[in-house]
Amino acid sequence: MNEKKKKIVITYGTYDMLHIGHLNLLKRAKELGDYLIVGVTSEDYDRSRGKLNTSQSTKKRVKAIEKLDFVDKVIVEKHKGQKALDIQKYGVDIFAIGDDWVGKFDYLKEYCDVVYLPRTEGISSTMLRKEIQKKIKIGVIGTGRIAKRFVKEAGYVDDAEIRSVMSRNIKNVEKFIDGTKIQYGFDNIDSFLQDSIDAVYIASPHEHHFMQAKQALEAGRHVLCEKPIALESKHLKELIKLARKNNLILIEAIKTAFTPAFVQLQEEISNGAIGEIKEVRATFTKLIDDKDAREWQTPYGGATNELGSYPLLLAQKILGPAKKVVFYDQIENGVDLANRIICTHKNGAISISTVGIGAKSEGCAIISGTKGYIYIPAPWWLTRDFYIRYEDPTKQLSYHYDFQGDGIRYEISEFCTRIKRGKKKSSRLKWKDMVEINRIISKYNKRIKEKGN
Ligand code: C2G
Repeated sequence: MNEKKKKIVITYGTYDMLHIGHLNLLKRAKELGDYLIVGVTSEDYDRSRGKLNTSQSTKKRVKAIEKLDFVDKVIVEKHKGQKALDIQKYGVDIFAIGDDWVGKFDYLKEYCDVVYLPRTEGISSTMLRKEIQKKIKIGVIGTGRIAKRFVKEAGYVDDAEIRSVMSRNIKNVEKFIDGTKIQYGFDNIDSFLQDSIDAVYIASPHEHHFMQAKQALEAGRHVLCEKPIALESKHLKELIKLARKNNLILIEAIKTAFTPAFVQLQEEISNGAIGEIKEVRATFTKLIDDKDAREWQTPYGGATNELGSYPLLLAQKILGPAKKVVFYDQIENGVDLANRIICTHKNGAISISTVGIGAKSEGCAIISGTKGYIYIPAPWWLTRDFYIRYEDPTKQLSYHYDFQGDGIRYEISEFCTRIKRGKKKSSRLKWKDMVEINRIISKYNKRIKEKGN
C-alpha cells in the first residue's frame, strides 16, 4: 500500500519579538497541511528590503521559532529569489503568508498553491518595538556634506535620534540645525560631550578624527567615525584600546561593509562559489575639480586618504592582511591625484586597489578565483548587483539587491543595533579589518610625508 504523501506547507517572516499575530498565522499555515517549514529572514536580507529596525538577531528569531512544537523545519531566508528555490527543493505544496501580502507572491503559483491567510488585527512587531524602544541619542561633529547626508539617512532608522551637532563655527551649526529636529548646537567639544548623548558620529576634517574620537571614548560615548579614522596606525590602536577598556562601540564609517549585498557576496565566496581567490581588483575614483578643496591640500588630502578605505576593505575582507604593499602613485603639488596600491596576500593572492581624485576610471570590482569570477558593476562600493561568471559564458548567476538611499542607513542601523545589543564588535567590520586598512593608509601617509620633506 502506498503511503499518502505528506502535504508540505512553507511560510516566511521576520518574526521579530514573536507575538500572537505571528503564532496565529503559523498555526493556520500548519492546518493547511501536514508538515510546516518556516523561513526566518536574515538580518541582511531584511535590511535589503527596507526593514532596518529589527530588534532581535537572526539567531534569536530562529531559536524562538524552533521552540514551537508544531513547526517541523526552520530555515533562514537570505535573498529575494530564495522562495522559489526552496519550494522546488523541499517539494512544497502550499505557500502561505499573511493577507497584508495579497497578490505579491502570485508569481509562486508556477510552483505550488499560494494561500493568503487573514492577519491578526491590532498587533505588530513595530508596535511592540515602539513600546520598549529606547532611542540611541547621537551627537554629530561636523556640518559638511556628509554630516547632512548622515542626518537625513538617520531618519530611516527608528533606533537613532540625532540630538545635537558640534562645529567650531557656531554660524554653521545654526544653519545646519535650521529646519531639522536637532535640539542642540555646540561650538566646543567639551560642552557637546557633557550633554546626555549616547554616541558620537564624527564627520570633521580627517586630521581631527583621532583626537575627537579619543575625547568621545574617554567621555564614555560610542563612536562612529568617518574614514580614515586615524592618520597613524598607533592612533587607531590607541582608540581600540580605549573602546575595549570602556566597553564602547567603535566603528569606522566605511558604509560598503554594512550593505546587504556586500555581506552576501562574502558568503558566496566563503561557500566556494568561485574557488580559491587569486586576485581582487577594485577601483574608486571621484573627480574633485576645485583645486582649493580640502581634498587637494597637503598633508591629509589626496586620493588615498579620501577613497582608499573602500577598495582596501574589499581586499581585506576577501584576502585578509597584506604581506607586501607597493604604491604606484601620481603626485601633484604634494598630493596623490591617483594611486594604485598593489598588495600580496596569503598563498600569493594579489589585490589591486585603484583610487583617484584627479583621474577618472571605471568604478567596478572583479574578484578572480580558480573556478570563476565575480563582477560587481560600478559603483561597486554601493553594492547592489553582482554576477558570478564561469569559463562557460552561458553560465552566470546574478544577484540583485534592493538598495535604500545612499547606503548610510545600513551603517547607522548596524551602529545602533550593536549599542542596543551590547555587542562591542561588528562582524561586518571587525577591529582587525579597520587596523589593516588603516595600516596601509598610514604607511602611505608616512611615505608621502617623507617624500615631501
Ligand atoms: N502577521 C499576522 N498578523 C500580524 C502580524 C504579522 O498574521 N498582526 C503575519 C504576516 O502577515 C506574515 C508573518 O506574520 O505572514 C510574519 O510577519 P513579519 O514578521 O512582519 O514578516 P514579513 O515582513 O511579513 O515577512 O520573506 C519574508 C516574507 O515575505 C514576509
